[in-house]
Amino acid sequence: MKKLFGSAQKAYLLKDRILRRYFTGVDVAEGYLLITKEQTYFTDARYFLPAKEKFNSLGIDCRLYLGLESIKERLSELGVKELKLDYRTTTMKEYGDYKEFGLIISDCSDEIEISRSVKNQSEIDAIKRACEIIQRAYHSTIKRVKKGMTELEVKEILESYALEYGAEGMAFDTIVAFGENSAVPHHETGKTVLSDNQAVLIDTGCTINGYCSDLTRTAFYGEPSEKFLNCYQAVKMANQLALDKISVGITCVDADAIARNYLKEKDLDKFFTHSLGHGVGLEIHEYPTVSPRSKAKLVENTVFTVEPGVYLDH
Ligand SMILES: [Mn+2]
Repeated sequence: MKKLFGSAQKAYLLKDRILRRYFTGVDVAEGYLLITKEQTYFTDARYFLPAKEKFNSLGIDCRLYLGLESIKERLSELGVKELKLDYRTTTMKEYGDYKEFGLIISDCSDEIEISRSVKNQSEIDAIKRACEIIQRAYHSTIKRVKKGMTELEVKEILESYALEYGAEGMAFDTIVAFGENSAVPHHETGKTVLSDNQAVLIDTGCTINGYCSDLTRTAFYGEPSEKFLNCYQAVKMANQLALDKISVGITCVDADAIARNYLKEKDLDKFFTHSLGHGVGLEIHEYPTVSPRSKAKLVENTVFTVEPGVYLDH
């Protein structure tokens, strides 16, 4: 469980499911988490009884939600003057409603994103497990890929292996792309049929305790051309160089440049059309983005992906 500290006067009010889960360790479909010096959880009658039991055992006060009035009353009971909201996940409608409380309102989304990027041991263990499972599922799947299969069939095989090997669910909709479809980084998996001498791109991930893994692999069915092999080797080398050279304290722009500069030497950088990677945790895309535009530093225990790619449509 992660901690966020408010004060007598300053409260955090979180509605987003992932944030509520992150700060309490308990996943409830709907509710509000109010953090002052202590935590108060609000949820409605649909979830209240089991939620109350869990929260009470964690020392969190759990109250029945009967509309925003319930929160407003608690805020005045506590004497809160300032309310911090996660603007990243707060709608304009909600913002308008909270404004009616008559308190000072400010944004805490950067503070939360940055603190979430640094993982503790149990988060790291969950992500590692999710990585192991998805790698195993990938290897089992790729052995079964055959001419005549559709992208959707390969996706189904992969996802059922992931579940069989212990994944709780998929981290995102698995992408399977054959042939020229693999030139689209986020191709929509469909009914394209695999034929001889085609690339097979798989981008997938699964979850353990809500934590995601993210794996992209390119294989080739048949005899790859020299051009394909050159690109494949270059991407693999760019990936390895980045893994070897990235160390604690490096900025995202410098991390990204390790792979990008190598691909530039091979005249392939213009086909590397996305960032090197991104943070990963309860969400598949988290802070920081490991891109040429981010000066954020990669500090100890930040979990992020390293996934250079070269996308050629011919
Ligand atoms: Mn990714």
